[in-house]
Amino acid sequence: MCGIVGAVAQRNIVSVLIEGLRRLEYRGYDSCGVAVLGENGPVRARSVARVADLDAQVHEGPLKGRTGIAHTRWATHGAPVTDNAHPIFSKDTVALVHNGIIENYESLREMLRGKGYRFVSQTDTEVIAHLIHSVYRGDLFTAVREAITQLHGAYAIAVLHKDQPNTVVGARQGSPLVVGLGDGENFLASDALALAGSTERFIFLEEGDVCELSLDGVRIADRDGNDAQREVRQVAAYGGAVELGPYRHFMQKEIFEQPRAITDTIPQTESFDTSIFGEGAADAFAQIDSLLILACGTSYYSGLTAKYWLESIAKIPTQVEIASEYRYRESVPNPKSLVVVISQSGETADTLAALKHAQSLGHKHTLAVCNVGTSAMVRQTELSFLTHAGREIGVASTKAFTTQLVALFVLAATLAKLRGHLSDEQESGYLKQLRHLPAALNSVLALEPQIIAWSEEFSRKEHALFLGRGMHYPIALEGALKLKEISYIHAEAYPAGELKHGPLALVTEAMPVVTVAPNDALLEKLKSNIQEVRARGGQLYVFADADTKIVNDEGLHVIRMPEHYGLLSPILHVVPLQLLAYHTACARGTDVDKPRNLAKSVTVE
Ligand code: HGA
Repeated sequence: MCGIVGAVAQRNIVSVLIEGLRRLEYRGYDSCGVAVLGENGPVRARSVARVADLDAQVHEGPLKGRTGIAHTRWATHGAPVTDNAHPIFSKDTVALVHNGIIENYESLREMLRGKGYRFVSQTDTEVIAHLIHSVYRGDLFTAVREAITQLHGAYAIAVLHKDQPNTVVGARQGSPLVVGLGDGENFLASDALALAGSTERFIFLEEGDVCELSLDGVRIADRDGNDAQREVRQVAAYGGAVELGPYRHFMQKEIFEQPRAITDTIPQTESFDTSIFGEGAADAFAQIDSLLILACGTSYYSGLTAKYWLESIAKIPTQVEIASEYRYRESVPNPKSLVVVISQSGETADTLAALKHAQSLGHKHTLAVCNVGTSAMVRQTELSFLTHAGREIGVASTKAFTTQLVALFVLAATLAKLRGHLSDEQESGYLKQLRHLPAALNSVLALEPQIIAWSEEFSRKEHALFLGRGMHYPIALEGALKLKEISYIHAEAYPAGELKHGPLALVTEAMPVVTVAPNDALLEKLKSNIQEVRARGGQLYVFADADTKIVNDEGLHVIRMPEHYGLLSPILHVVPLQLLAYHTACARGTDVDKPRNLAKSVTVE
């Protein structure tokens, strides 16, 4: 999603800004731009193509400057055309980049039109630039602080002004922004990752903060306008670009990285110890009587899978809710419920807002399952479990999902133990199974050639149905989501028992039905559902565990999974669905790592 980079230095900073945008490219964007302070005010270059195109433009230009801001845009208001690309200018005096949504932009636009401002873009962002211009009285920092009091919504901004060389002002409310500290130069970005190579010292701005970067320092004011001292953190882990290696796409690489990611995520403890979740987890877990899981997209499906584990192993009532729904509905808070938020980036706007909403309702105990240790979500929660998936570049999540599942299984087992529902034998059994998981995954990945053969067939379809039962129902949901996201084939998932209550009407030869068939207690029921599809001429594609006795037949295509994996089976069964979506998308020639209209790190509502 949108990325911001800003810099103040005594050297030409255009290459720093462009490199920063390059590092943020994986989040997805539809246009990009850069502005620097020239002798007569800000000058900019913008592109509706890739950052590489912007780079070529600034070299041809050439664009040079020591104070600058840059942006990758994922449009929310106004089409992805050059006029809407950031940096947005006001009267060739103020230049601004923005991440987020200004909800009251219409009334602000009317007010500013009344003052003579002319709007040249369809963005909500343009009101911020004009607003800052309208209140500027010689000090940009003060003007930004004054202007933001009129904004409703979410934003991270970086601004420069014609009359203030060596100054970039930033502000955040609901969208991430970090300051990078250099020697005689300072930076701003929506993610520390953007500044790898420039600095390893960062300040993670807090909600409501406004900062001013100059050559020799950074000044920060909190939401009340008081000078704020923020902790400087050393973040070295961001170095090095991620290489594609022998893979065609990052998504494929990330699918194949899952055994390693899971190995790194499994706790190195000999037991399911509360300390895995941080200091204070023992106390917090002892006080809770239920769980409320809040998440979006793929993370929501990991939460849905976890519900089956939490209720069956730990016997603890668990509710899973889509974050964007929870944050806006009236709910009945239970302060004894542990709120679990799940997000790869830890910056997902809806999940972060849902967490804060839960806290405002009196929820005391909170836990983040996240892949980024420095993220807003980890900082906002009492407890956390960090997955070690490593950087995920593909917009369609894969290794982040399976490592979240590992984290949530560990949570279920830890709570089961604490609540007296886990025998020593079960505990060592689960630990052993977790440790064997990477090897089991390798055998599933070896199925790739068989899945490629199926994907040819799938690539010619426009619809698909996914079926699963019990804890594999969320896996069917995830499989359908993957296929939609990257191949643009319409896919729906149902609990197999629901088939006859509606979706069976859709089944024809043209509608492939993908079925997840683990060898568990629901197998016989699932076999009946399979027959229901066959009886209607449907084409079934079944991922069946060994010993299920489901074999290839007319209208029935089977890929045999290497082994049944008990409670952890969802982690194995999702992998062939990822591969099926991936190879189907390749066969259709889509932009797999950057599917149309989608973005990574969804930092707007
Ligand atoms: N609302 C602004 C910025 C969008 C954004 O933050 N995307 O991630 C626009 O549409 O330009």
